[in-house]
Amino acid sequence: MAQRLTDGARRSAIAGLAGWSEVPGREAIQKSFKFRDFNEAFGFMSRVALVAERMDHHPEWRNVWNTVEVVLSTHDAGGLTQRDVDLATRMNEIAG
Ligand code: H2B
Repeated sequence: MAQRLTDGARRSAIAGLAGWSEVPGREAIQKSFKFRDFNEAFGFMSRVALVAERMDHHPEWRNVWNTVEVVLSTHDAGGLTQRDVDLATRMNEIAG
């Protein structure tokens, strides 16, 4: 099972992830992605869904029209792992 990142590793990983921040009171990271319209937001979610399924690592997310709010955490480990960092990196790449 993936290991939780140490405090230092977690902080430096988040510092390297544009737009991502810690969720207060929970070992998780969050980002709000904004797109031109629903079509682009849902296109992003569709592309991410394929990646997430391939990684067997899935986001908590919420879509309202052109916005996709994402929280990442590794449920099996009860905290943040490299798998969250990898998925966050892929999400940033997909969003462009
Ligand atoms: N996604 C996330 N975010 N955390 C997990 O611990 C996790 C997952 N575990 N997707 C996977 C699926 C696990 O439940 C399956 C059985 O591999």
